[in-house]
Amino acid sequence: MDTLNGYSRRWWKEAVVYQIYPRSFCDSNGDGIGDLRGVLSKLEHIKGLGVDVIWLSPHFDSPNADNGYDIRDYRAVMAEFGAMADFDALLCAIHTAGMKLIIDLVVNHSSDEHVWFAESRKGPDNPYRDYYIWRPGRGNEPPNNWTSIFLGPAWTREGDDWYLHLFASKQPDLNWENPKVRHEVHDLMRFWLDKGVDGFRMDVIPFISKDQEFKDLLADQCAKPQFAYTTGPKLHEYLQEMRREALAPYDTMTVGEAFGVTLDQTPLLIDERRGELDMIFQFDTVEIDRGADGRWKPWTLPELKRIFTRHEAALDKHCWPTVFFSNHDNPRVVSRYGDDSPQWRIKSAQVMATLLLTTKGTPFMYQGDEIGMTNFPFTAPEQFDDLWTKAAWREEVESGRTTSEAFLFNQNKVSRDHARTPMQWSDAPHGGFTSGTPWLAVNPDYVEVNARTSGALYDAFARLIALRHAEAALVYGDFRDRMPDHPHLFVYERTIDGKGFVVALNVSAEDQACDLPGDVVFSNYGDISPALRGWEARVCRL
Ligand code: ISL
Ligand code: CA
Repeated sequence: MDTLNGYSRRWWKEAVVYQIYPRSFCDSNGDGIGDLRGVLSKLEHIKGLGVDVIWLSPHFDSPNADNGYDIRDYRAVMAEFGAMADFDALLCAIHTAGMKLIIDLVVNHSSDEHVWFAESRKGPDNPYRDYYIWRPGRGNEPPNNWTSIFLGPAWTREGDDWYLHLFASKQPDLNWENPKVRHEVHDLMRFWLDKGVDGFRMDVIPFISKDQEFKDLLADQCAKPQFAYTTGPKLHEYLQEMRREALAPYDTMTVGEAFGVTLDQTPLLIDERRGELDMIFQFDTVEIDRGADGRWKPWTLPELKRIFTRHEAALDKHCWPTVFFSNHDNPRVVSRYGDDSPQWRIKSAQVMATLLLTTKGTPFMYQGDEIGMTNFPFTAPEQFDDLWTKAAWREEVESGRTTSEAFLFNQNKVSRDHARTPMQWSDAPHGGFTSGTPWLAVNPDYVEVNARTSGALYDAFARLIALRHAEAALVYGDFRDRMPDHPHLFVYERTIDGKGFVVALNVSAEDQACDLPGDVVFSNYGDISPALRGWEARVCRL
C-alpha cells in the first residue's frame, strides 16, 4: 500500500471538506428557505475554494423539530429543499465539478413522525414496538434518571410505558439491539451509496448502543451525560457490522460526530485496522470556551495549542484526525477565536483559516467561514429558533434560576443559531439569500460582511487549500509546537524527515517578535516584516 511518513495514503486524508446547512445556504424560489437548487446555483463559489468534498447537513423529509436532524423518511428529500430529481442533479453536478458529496446519517434517532414510530407507539403488540426503546416506569417516574442533551428527562411516557430520547421528545432513539433496525439502517445507507454519494457524516453515532441495564447516571455524570451515553457495550460491534454490511463494497469516507468521546477512546473508533470509522470529530477545540456547567468561559491560546499536541501524541499512524472550528452547532469562527471588529475581521479569520488548513487532520470548514460571517447580536429570546435554546430559556429563566440578561449574555457566546443565520451573498436585501422573507433573520451586518466584501478571505482560503494540496508535508507531516507557552503566538512545524514548513500565527492585534525562515510560501500581509504584525499568518518553508 502507498504510504507517506508512515500513514496509508487515502483521498479523504488529503481532502478539504466544506459543510452546507441547506436551509441557510441559498434560496432559489423565494420561500425564504434555502434549497438544493440554491446549492446548485452556488457550486462555482464552492469549487473556487478548491475544496474536495461537500458535506450536506440533512436533506431528508423531516417535520423540522431540530432542522432536519429528526428524519421522517430516510429515502425522501425534504419538500422545502426540492425533490429527488434536484438531489440527483446536484450530486451529478458535484461529481462533474470533480468534487465528492457526503451526506448526514442520523440514525441514533428518527423523528417521532417516522412511520416506524407511528406504528411503534400503537402499543406493546405492534411489530414495530422493538424498533424503539420502551420501558416501564418506576411508579409514576421515568425508568431511570437519564436526561436529554436538550434538557429535561430522556424519557416520555405514552400509556404504561416510556420511550427513550437522548435528544428532544420528537427524536425517539432507535433500538439498535433489534437486528431489523440495523438492517434497515444498512439498507438506507446502500440506497444513497447506490445513487453515488461518497460517504457519511454520522450524527452522534457513539450513542447507538445502550447498556441494557439502563442504570441511573451517577451524580458526577449528570452534568455531561454524553460521556456516559458513548460507552454502550455494542458500539464497536455495530460499527464493524455496518462497515461489513453497508460500506465495504464502496469507496467511501466516514466521519463520526463523537460528542462525548474522550481522546483515549478515539483509537477504538478510528484505528484503520479495526474496520469502524475513518475519522471522528473530537470536541475539544469547540469546547474550549465551555465550563463544567456547559456555559461560556474565557479561554487562552496555550490551552488551544495543547489540544493539537495532545492529539499528535495520542493518535498513532493508524489513526487519522479531523480539524474543525465551526459547524451548524457552533458560533462563528471569527467571533469566537478571532476578532470580529471591522479592523481585524478579515485578518483574524485568515489566521484561523491558516491554522485549519496547515495543521494535522482533514479540515472541515463551514459555510460562511470563507466570507468571515460573525455572530448574530441577539437581544431578545424571540430571536432564537433552536429548540435547545428555547428549552434552556424555560429551564433557566422561566424557573427564575437565571436572569434574562445572563441568559442572553451566554447565548450570545454559545448559541447554535449564530451558525444558522442565512449566508450573506451580497448587500442586497437579506444579504441576497432570498427574494422573500428568510426563515431566520439575516445578520444585520450583511451590508459590510458579505461574499462581495470579503474576497481577501476567500482568496486566502483558496491559496491555503492549493498549498495543502501541493505539499504532502502539510497533510502527512508530523506536528510540533515550537513555543507551547507563548500567550499570543502559535508557531508549529509540519515536517517529514525534517523537511517541510513552519507556520507562524499571531493570535493578537499587537506586533510579536518571532524568528522565522525567509522562504515565505503564504502570508496574509502584502510584505514581510521582521515581527509578526497584528493577526499575521505566515507559512515558511524550512
Ligand atoms: O450542539 C452541540 C454543542 O454545541 C452538541 O451538544 C450537539 O447537540 C451534539 O453534538 C449532537 O449534535 C448532533 O445531533 C443533534 C443535532 O441537534 C445537532 O445539530 C447535531 O449536530 C441531534 O440530532
Ligand atoms: Ca426555497
